[in-house]
Amino acid sequence: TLRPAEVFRVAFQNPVLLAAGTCGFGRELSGVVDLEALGGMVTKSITMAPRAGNPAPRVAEFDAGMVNSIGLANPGMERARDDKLPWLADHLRRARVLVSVAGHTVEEYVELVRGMEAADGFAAFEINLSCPNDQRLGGRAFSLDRDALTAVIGRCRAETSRPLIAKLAPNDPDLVDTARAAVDAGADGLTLINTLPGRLLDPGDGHPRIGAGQGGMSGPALRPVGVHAVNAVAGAVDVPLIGVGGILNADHALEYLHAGASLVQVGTASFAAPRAAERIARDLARRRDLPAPWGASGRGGPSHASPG
Ligand code: RRO
Repeated sequence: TLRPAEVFRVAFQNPVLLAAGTCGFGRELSGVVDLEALGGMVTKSITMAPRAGNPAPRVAEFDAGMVNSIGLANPGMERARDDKLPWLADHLRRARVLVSVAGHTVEEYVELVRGMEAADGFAAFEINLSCPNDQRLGGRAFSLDRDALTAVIGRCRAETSRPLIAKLAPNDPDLVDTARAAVDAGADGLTLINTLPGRLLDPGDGHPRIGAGQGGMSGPALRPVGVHAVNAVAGAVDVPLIGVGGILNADHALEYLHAGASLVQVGTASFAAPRAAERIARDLARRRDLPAPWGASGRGGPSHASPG
């Protein structure tokens, strides 16, 4: 009952992707996860220079999810391009790769897209405008600065023929306006949402449970926030949406699809169960009456209108 579909001009075999930051650059999980069973995967966000990341501990769990402050640990653009992407290009045929880029200036985003554009092995860029843990930005999501957001998307648009998917922050009082601005600037899709700034303290001594103090909250507690964001933005823009936040099972994925997402990403669930995304994709494929564009019930989405 699940058929392949085209979303922002890319063909996906199913709607389930591994979220950025949960699978490195694919190879790290390849002995454990059948990446080819997924709709796709998003790489760890890359920056121009290699980054060691924030002080440990970087992750702490609580009863409704987790808080992370990884701090953009990544090998840098050149190593990602020259050492990491070739493996993906060689090993993935059916699953699509989105490369996540995260700058701290407009110019850095442009350099990242320019630097990656000629490489093989990926289908689209996810422009991460919403990391809550970038100390260069004082922990403030880039997408909260409207002029910077539109400049990044507009300038990156001129550097690539691949789709640009803008990933936005949940702690945005004007999220719908931000989404409209991103699309007007040239975004081909939106990923909703990144993690929500949060803090966990040790009840004994009041000490922060992650080294950087604050971090980004993810997991089950974030799901209603994500579904709400997708629902609100779906009515305001005309590009495909990727829903992410707290998806543990196929029912949760369906909430996002019904709210208006064309694809979903699984993040936090993958830490406890690396094969969670595979299971969700398989379970979704068994459901009847999936929302467009995935259902085989004849209710095709715009890019899949059945002839006659
Ligand atoms: O690396 C991180 O700390 C991180 C990033 Br770039 C992001 O976009 N979201 C998040 O929760 N952590």
